[in-house]
Amino acid sequence: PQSPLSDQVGAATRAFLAKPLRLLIGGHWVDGTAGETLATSDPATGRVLARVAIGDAQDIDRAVAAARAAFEGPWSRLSGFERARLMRRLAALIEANVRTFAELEVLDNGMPIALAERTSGMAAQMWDYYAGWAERIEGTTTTPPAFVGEALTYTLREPVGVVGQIIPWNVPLSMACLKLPPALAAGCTVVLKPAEDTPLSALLLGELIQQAGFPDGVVNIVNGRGATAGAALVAHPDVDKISFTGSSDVGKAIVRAAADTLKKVSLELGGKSPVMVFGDADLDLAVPGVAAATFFLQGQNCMAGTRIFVHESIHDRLVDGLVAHVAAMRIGHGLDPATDVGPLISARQRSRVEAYIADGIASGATLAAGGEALPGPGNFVQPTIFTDCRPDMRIVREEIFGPVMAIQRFGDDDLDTLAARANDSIFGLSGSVWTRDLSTAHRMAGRIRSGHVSVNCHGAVGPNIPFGGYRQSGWGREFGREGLDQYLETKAVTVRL
Ligand code: TXE
Repeated sequence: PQSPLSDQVGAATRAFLAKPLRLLIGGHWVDGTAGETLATSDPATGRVLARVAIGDAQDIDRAVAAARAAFEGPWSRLSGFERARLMRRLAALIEANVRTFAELEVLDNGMPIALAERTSGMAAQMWDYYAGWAERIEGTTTTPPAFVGEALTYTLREPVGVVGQIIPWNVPLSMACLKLPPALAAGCTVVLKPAEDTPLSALLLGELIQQAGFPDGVVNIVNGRGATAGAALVAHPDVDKISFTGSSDVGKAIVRAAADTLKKVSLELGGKSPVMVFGDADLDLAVPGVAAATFFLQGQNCMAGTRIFVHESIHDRLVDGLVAHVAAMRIGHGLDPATDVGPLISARQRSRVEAYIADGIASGATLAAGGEALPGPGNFVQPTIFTDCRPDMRIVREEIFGPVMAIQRFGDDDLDTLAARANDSIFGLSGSVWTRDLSTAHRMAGRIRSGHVSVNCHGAVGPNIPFGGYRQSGWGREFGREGLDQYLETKAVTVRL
């Protein structure tokens, strides 16, 4: 079965979807032990794209054993320079296949094609960037206290070991390519578990990993359900670290489950990021910028800026601008280049978002735009704007992960009062400040309790920009040097001379 727009995808994408899609364990493509498969469908049409093999606890066992053998064997014998060479080769292969990756992302996830091409390009860049770090892992030297005698201490940076990486469906290839490169640069080996809703792009990545010449077992890819494959990976005694991106509830369950083995855990969870629009903001910039902050990826984005605070002097102009902006956004299939808004990932997600919209209306917010789900089969919801929101409303407090903006206004409050409102959230992932005043921009950026704050833009991330959460948005940082540190242990060696 193919999407109605399948004539718009290239031969490479069609050929990929026609192949058996299996698990990558120890360098071999294999079926799951139980022989189970899962259908994956196009969220814009509901049509089944392919069936993929899924794994259970036994397959996770096999994959962890393969990762352990690679960690102790061939992978440990390669220098950082050699790891970097493989990583750069893979970056080039991803670049050569960007169009195919982008088409698979659109079909499996629903995102607009231009965005899929951009994120696929950045996925390649991540491998290049961390290849550089693989060549630059180094320790320090110091002199120990006098009681040791004449001595020298140096530090070694060693890989954590076998890592389990569990990723969500919102930007599937980007997620795989923000987690794998720092782990491999550090010298770890990995079992990757993609999300049930988007199993495809990771499998193409697996093929290219093999083509690039990585030793067998360095990267193992086991599609499967969270409650079986995911939970087995988290509980596994021979996994040294879990890196997870996904919902806060599952993040908490992972922390509890990991306690038994005290494996290292890093988490990138939800957000409800504040967007502060001051009276002197450049509205030509702020209108499209604030719209993108909320509606990028249909709002299915952990850094989405969904709590808008706007100064009363420009409130109406901003709202009018946003309403006009969303009225011009085209809803459609992601393969159509004119599409601005694709479908949500699943019918379940659409129902969740519809329930939040109903809650917003019931709790007294004013619906300024959107508010409707389109009739099926696709999971489309209109970009939705609420004004007159209050801090106690669920649409203001909870992560919706859909195209829903909640606007509140402020007067001439001092920055501390305003910051208290911005920080009134269990989350702290992102945020943005829109103003022409440099002092306001920097003062506000300093006061927002989030891992990432943008000024006159929102959510500008990149391979070299550390990203992660304060409070319940997570543990640890990804990207940049700190992203590498997640996968390294420090060993101090003291030598008495
Ligand atoms: O996420 P889950 P869901 C938020 C967002 C969204 C909500 C639900 O608010 O509406 O979560 O999305 C695996 N042990 N985010 O249900 O379940 C699962 O198989 C181990 C924010 O899709 O967290 C998948 O691979 N793993 C977010 C991954 O966890 C388990 C991105 C994420 O799925 C598991 C996605 C378990 N017990 C959703 N249960 C972000 N921060 O970007 C599930 N998984």
